[in-house]
Amino acid sequence: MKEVNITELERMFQEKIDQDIKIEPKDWMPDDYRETLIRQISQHAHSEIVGMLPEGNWITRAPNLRRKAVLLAKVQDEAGHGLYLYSAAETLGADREDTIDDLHSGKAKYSSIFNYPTLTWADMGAIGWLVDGAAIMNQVPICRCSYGPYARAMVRVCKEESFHQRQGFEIMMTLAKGSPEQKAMAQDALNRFWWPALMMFGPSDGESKHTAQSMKWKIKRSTNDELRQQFVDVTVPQAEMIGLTLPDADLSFNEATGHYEYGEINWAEFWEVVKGNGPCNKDRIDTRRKAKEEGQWVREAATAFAQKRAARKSA
Ligand code: BYC
Repeated sequence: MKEVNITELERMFQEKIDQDIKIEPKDWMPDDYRETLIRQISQHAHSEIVGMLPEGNWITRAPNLRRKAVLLAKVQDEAGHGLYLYSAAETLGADREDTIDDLHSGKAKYSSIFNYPTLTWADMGAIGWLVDGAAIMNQVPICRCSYGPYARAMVRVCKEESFHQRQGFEIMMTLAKGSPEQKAMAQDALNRFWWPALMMFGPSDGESKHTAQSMKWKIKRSTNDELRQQFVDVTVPQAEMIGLTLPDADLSFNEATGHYEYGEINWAEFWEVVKGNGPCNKDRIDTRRKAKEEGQWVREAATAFAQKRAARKSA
């Protein structure tokens, strides 16, 4: 009897999804839908927070006050995105502390891209242009995600990412038009970040274990390969416009399909980074763990203050 009820609930749930009716926190949902969302949203939150580190590394070394103010604002925006996303995961019953502990223990994933080092100022340009560019490509469809709180969080996130992408492109454009050394620095950053940016979209469709179900539930609205192709198609002309060369000898425009064809992604490298063996994985997690430890006194003081205030109010 119970089984029949669940099947019926699942049928009604899928009907709502098919009609583009948003699922809200108190609505019934299958356990797997909830788990998939908690997994994706918490990974997304961790990516925003860990994603602050490679750029945070350059705040003190920005080349002028304007660049410093912009970079500071961008890194703060990423913290805000992380907080919306942790809150969205909480609406599904996830415990924020547990989620963060999973990041610190190495159990939870975050975007592979943030395990690469930022070696020069041009990397701030490459990250804004390519990494935020890829993030927008991936996140705009999530504004139409079936889960209301995630979809709504993405609307604001995408507006801010769009500003981030432009500031990155502007840095690259300025360097590409600068001295030969500046142009070489921009080219080197592009060479190092191009392939990792393509990897951000995840494994190819044939290898992606979650895509089919996530598309059915409208958690994902496009496949990994579809989004990767869209990113390549918009980014290649931008590189040409600023006179930089993409590090892919196989890149060519296919007149028949209207798309750029690109070379083979190094999937062995991708999976190594995802497994924790990228150039900066250890450093990123150690930094986050240390930040939590060093912030312990702030959390304790804030809790003590809140408790004292509540006690005073009730007295
Ligand atoms: N890195 O079946 P698949 C930002 C994992 S932050 C690491 O295709 P799914 C920004 C995947 O989790 C941008 N792991 O999975 C911040 C899965 O493992 P599990 C972050 C990856 O979920 C600061 C397995 O591989 N954006 O914009 O259907 C500064 C199989 O993959 C990656 C988001 O998080 C990867 N690249 O699709 C600047 C967007 N790719 O969980 C910028 C939301 C795959 O089974 N997330 N894996 O152990 C998504 O759209 C999807 O989760 C993904 C993966 C497209 C990433």
